[in-house]
Order: sequence, then C-alpha cells, then structure tokens
Amino acid sequence: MTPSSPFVSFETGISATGPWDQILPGPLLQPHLLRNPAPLGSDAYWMTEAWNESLKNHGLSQPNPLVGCVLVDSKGTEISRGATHPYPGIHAEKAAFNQVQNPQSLIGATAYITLEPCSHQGRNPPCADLLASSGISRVVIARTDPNPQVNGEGIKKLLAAGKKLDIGVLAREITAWNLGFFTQQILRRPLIALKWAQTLDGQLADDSMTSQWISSSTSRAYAHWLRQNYDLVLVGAKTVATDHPQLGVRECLRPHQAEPLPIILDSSGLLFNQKKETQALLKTKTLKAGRKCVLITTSSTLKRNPNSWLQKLEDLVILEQPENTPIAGLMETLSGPDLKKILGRPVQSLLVEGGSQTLTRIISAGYGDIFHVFVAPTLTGGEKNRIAIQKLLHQATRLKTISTAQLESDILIEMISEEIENRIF
Ligand code: AOF
Ligand code: ZN
Repeated sequence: MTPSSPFVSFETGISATGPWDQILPGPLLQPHLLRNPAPLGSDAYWMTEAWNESLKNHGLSQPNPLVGCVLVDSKGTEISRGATHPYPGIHAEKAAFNQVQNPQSLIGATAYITLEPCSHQGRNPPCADLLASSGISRVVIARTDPNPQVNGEGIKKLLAAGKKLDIGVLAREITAWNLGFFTQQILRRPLIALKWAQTLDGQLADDSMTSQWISSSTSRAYAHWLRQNYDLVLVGAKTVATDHPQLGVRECLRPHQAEPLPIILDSSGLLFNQKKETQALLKTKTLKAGRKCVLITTSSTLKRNPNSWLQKLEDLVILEQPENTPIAGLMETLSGPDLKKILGRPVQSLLVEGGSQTLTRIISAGYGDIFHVFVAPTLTGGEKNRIAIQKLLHQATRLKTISTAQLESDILIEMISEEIENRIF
C-alpha cells in the first residue's frame, strides 16, 4: 500500500498495537507519549475516534477483526458509533446504525470505518448493503478487507451506490492493530510476534537468572497489553520454572477482557520433576486452576513420567511431539486442529515471550513477523541469556522499525519482517 522505505515509523503517540493513550493508565502515560491531536473534525480525527471505539471490545471479537465505525452528520456532528461485538456478534457498522435515533440525520452524513465494509453474507448480512441503502453520502475507510469474500467488493458496492469514498486514513497504524487477522487472511498462517526485554548489552537475564525485572513498570504495562492482543502466549519451561509468570493481563489500561492461552514448551521434561515448593507456586501462578494451559512435551518425557503432578492438573492439556521435533513442527501444532479446539477458534496469532533459548530457537528457524523489544539502560554482563543466532552480517535478517517510544528509562523498539511489510501493509 504505502511505498516501502527502510525506516517507516508510526507517528508519535502510536505503538505497533494501538495509541498509547488507550494502552497506559494515567499515572504511566507520560506527555511525550501523547499524539499530536488531529485537527478537530478532520478525517484523521474521526478515524481515531472510530479506532478508539473499537478498543472497547479489545480481545473479544476474534477471529473477527476488531472494527470501529463512527457516523457523522453533514454539519460535522457525531450521530452514533459502534464496534464489532464479541464473536460471533454484529459488525461495527450495524452496531453504529442500531444507535441512530433519527434516520434523517444520515442524509449527507459520512461513515468513518477502520476496515472496508463487508460485502458477503456471512454470519452477518453485508455491511456494504446497509451503507449503500442509507442516506450516507461519503465513506472513509482505513484499509481494504483482504478476506477473499470481501477484498474490494465492499468498495465496489459503495461506489455503485454513488457514495464518495476515501481509503487510507491511518492505514498503517490500523493494519498493525489487526495484524493477526490480516496475516491469517493474506498469508494463511498465524502471526508470530516476539517480545523480550534486554539490557543494553543484550542480556535477557543475568547469568544466575536472578534478575526478574529488567524493564520499567511502564514497559511491563505494555507487555500486559500485548498479551490481550494475541491468541497464544508461548514460554519455555525454564522461564516457567524460574520466573513462574502469570502470563495475564493486568497493568495496562482497562478493559482487561481476554487473556491469551498459555503454551509451555518443555522439550526436556524440566517441569515434570520440580520440587514440591515450586509445584505449589506454579499452581498459584502459571498453572493456576480455572485457566486452560497447554504443555507441549515429547513422547519419551511422558513415557518416563506417566503419573506426574502435571497430569493431575485439570486445566492443563498435555500435547506430545516426537523427540527433536523442529520448530516448524511446533508451529504446525500451534496452528493445527488441537489448538483450534482448545482455543475455541482458529489461532491467528502467537506471542513468544521467552526465555532466551526459546526465542533463539524460534528466530534461528526463520520465524518472527513482529518484534516488541524493550532495551533497559543497564549493563549486566554475562553470556548465558542472550538471543544467540548464528549468522554473519551478509546473512542478517532485515527488519523494519514501525514504532519507537521511551517508556520511563527504557526504549521500546517495534519491528516487522520484510514479508509482513511487503505483503500485509
Ligand atoms: C465489517 N465490519 O465490524 C467486521 C468485519 O461471519 P461474519 O458475517 O461475521 O463476517 C466475518 C468477516 O467480516 C471477517 O472475516 C472480516 O472479513 C469481516 N469483518 N466486517 O464490515 C466489522 N468485523
Ligand atoms: Zn460487515
């Protein structure tokens, strides 16, 4: 869509997964993270409002994209707004139209929508027909819907009905926001996101693994927000055994409405033989009752440990893979029918949270669509907990920066792969 350039950063105030003022609670929202407000009543202004509206249903619409719609009358006054309802609910346009008190107000009005209105009869009737038969005279959309059932047909319907159309307002930012949906539609596979926090000298933890928090509380709030954006969160068993992460959504701005399904990769069976105290701790944190969790391990580990404490956990699903399954096999499992069944919908996105070995294995196998990396201004030294891929400069994986931000004393850098830049944006 937008011509490719080596450094295409979003404007100030917008991260790779949404506007900072919608992500961080007041006390963490520093003035330099605020957007320059779009001129009141401009297309960018109303598109931002439509985007903000969609965020009310954050985490609830998948596998449907989360769309926002604002209807504005011919004098520039808002008529109504709506967001995609929790799956399999109504679409944003219908939600906005349901709030219209006086249909006359639609004559000469403009609809601002974060995605091309659908043209097909799915679980919902076509939104393009709803708009086409209304008094609305202009439609502004952020970008087209790559769903093969739509893919420009919604636009054609609007043009055929004589509507004025503008496409591309906040296109890159809003594309990034629904990246899992777009990746699934265009590349027919889940989006793979990687997140880590490191010291300036590239350590994800010190060599004795004692340093639990490298990043600031603002960085951690953003890390929690990220979890609400992704379907699955993957961590290695070593990280689980040392950090006992809850993998939940807590410190970002509300609403906290969804948590990713945790996936623990335990190829060597590390978790099967933990001390009683660690078991007890894990049962209150990573493996707490009431939240489904998936453990992926090998057939031989299960043979060696037929009746461990893990098999007794009601909400833990254990999946087995043959010995030495490559990362490609893991990715197949994660996008396959077992995971779809456990999640209750197709997997559109995966967030890999570490630790360094898991990240290294995944990156070394050539995976990684979007990177969220926090760099803290500390020098720890050490060599055990780094991203350690074996490449020379001429073989380097090239990424594109889409957003940077200072979060307290940390720098957040968010980058996408060339494939995502070229095929999705
Ligand atoms: C819109 N507005 O708010 C959303 C859209 O099965 P259905 O009928 O719910 O259609 C799902 C598809 O509709 C989905 O894959 C995507 O292409 C589009 N989502 N379209 O007009 C919305 N969420
Ligand atoms: Zn629709």
